[in-house]
Amino acid sequence: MRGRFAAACLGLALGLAACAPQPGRSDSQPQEELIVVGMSQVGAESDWRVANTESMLAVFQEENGYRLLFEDARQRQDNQIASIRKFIQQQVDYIVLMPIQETGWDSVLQEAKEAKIPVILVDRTVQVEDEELYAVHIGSDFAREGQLAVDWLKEYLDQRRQAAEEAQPSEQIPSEAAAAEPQPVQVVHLQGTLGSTAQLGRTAALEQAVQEEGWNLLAQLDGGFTRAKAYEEMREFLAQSPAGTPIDVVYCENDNEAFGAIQALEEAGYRCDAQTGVIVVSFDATRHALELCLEGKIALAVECNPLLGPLTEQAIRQLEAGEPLQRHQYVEEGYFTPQTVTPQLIQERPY
Ligand code: GYE
Repeated sequence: MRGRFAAACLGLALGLAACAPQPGRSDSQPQEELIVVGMSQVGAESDWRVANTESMLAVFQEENGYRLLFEDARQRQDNQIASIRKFIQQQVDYIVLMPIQETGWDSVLQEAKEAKIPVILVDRTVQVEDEELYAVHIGSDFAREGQLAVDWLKEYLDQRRQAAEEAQPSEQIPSEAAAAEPQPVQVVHLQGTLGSTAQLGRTAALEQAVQEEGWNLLAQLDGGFTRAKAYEEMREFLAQSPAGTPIDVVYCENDNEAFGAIQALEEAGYRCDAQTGVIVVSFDATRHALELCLEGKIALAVECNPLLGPLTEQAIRQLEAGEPLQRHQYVEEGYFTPQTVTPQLIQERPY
């Protein structure tokens, strides 16, 4: 017995009202038995993030034996650090952290370690000198997601080029055809929150492909993982570019960026269409992105699974039982194209 809830209440008395008796609450679970989890979420920037929060809230319920102290960092690392310090003061049993960026965590995680509070990283990871500063990381393999996207893209661009060549009028004089140099693939890149694991992994794969394939990176824009920022950045880029600038690919590091980019492209007269227009690549594969994929406006939706609540809870159960944990746990993910997505799949999509 760690005096869990009682101890947390003491700290909470300083600021939060979470321990106040709740009228009508079922008392099936004695309060002292509840495991107290302090959770610092990045924010609510995207459909993915909202689904991730919902997955956590659904699992960390009193009826499952938990008292959850949830804090939204509103996209700021300093807010996350302040929350962690507060959780330490409140003597929570576990800290769950979705780190906004990879660096800058050593001191605060050291403080948690000294307080003997295990830290569970969810979604993104951190770069720290001592891996022992966190118990486990549960999330996606973002480098793999990026690799999956560029491998698909290379193959798709080849096929599209071949199809275009075959569609050339046969009366074209051979010497003319030979003289026409193939144009490099023109790419616009919308990045996610700079320094976050999701951005780093997805960007690395594209940058390598740009180098290896000789693609032309027209622009690298900071879309901040939000629709609004991506729309603004894309609109500004298009406004500054000569009219009719050819764009083959727009590589968006999440769905919400793709929604904003598509809007800006369409307003500027571009057609987002995998077969004959701009090839839009996106990550997450949330429901609305799959709808746009079915319409052909998103050519590739790489899946990123936000439903990490159950795995996080399982890790806590293992830690409670003193079982060893694998330090990095990655979830299975696939991808969708207009050929593979169906109305039924969209309907059944939980996020
Ligand atoms: O792809 C994006 C979000 O880190 C996996 O963050 C997460 C990313 C996700 O806001 O939509």
